[in-house]
Amino acid sequence: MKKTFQCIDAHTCGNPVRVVSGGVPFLKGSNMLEKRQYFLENLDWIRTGLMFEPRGHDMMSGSMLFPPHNPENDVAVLFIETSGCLPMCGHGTIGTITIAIEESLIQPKTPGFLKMETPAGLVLVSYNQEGNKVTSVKLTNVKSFLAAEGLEIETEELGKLTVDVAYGGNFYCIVDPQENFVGLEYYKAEQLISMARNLRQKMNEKYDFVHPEHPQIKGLSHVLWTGKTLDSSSTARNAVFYGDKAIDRSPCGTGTSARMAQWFAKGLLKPGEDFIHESFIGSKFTGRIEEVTEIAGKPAIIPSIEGWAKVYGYNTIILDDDDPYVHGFQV
Ligand code: PYC
Repeated sequence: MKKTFQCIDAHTCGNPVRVVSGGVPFLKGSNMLEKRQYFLENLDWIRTGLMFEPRGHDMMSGSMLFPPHNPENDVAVLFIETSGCLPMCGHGTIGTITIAIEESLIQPKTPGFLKMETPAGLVLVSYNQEGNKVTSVKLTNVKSFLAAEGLEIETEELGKLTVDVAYGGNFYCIVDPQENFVGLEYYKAEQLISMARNLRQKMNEKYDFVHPEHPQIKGLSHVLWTGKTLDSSSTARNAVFYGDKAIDRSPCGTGTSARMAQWFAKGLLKPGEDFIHESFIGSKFTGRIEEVTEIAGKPAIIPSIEGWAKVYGYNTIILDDDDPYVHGFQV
């Protein structure tokens, strides 16, 4: 069997986004959470074939577009990543919308504004355009909240750590500088990756994290290391670990949302204030608390994230059964 996928490649502030624009499979389900589950159970080879080596790499991430389930909305999105299918992806949204508008993959009901269904819930998107170029995309994310504070965990490389866990579309273990972790700027990417992989495993063995409204969304998937900013005008910097070997090159949209929820809960960020978040490579998103709300009777925020993406290529990818690595591999 040979399947051909038309893809359009972009990067959001340095992190890849591959939108599958042709060859998208039919998915059963009446919402994106159900469609995500169907895809993972029946068609995951498409994700691994398009995301893993030799057609992708450790940071590869992408999406597929579907018609919305609610006719009031503009589009529904499945995020595909090396790690699986994330409920929500911020850099993925910015890249997907940039590609979709520049390449006319979607026609928004109201130009400059879109309602996007994701497995994590409805995300509102606005974008700016100069001619055919999308110059910035702002997403108003799902409810984000501090799930747990001051959790203690023993790690192999760093010893005892005290961490917070926050949700911004995925669950994040946030590690702020402390006695046994002096700040992300003191470590190489390889060190942050291997320390994060072990920390995530230990955290998931010791604690349970389940979304209070969507129990299908569970488990800690990302680790967010923090440290000093490169640019003194930024608010904060992070290095987000995802998948098995990736540090996000963008400031990470769901990670920025989780971190704003953590800062809000600790009284460090107020609604309407800019939160300029720097990535590991120094690229920036602007975050803001748009609304204070609650989830399961606890405080939560509705954060927004703004950033940019650049389209850089068209990619016709063939997955052919005669290729021993048709479904990709990881080393
Ligand atoms: O931007 O939300 C994000 C994201 C998740 C994983 C990589 N980037």
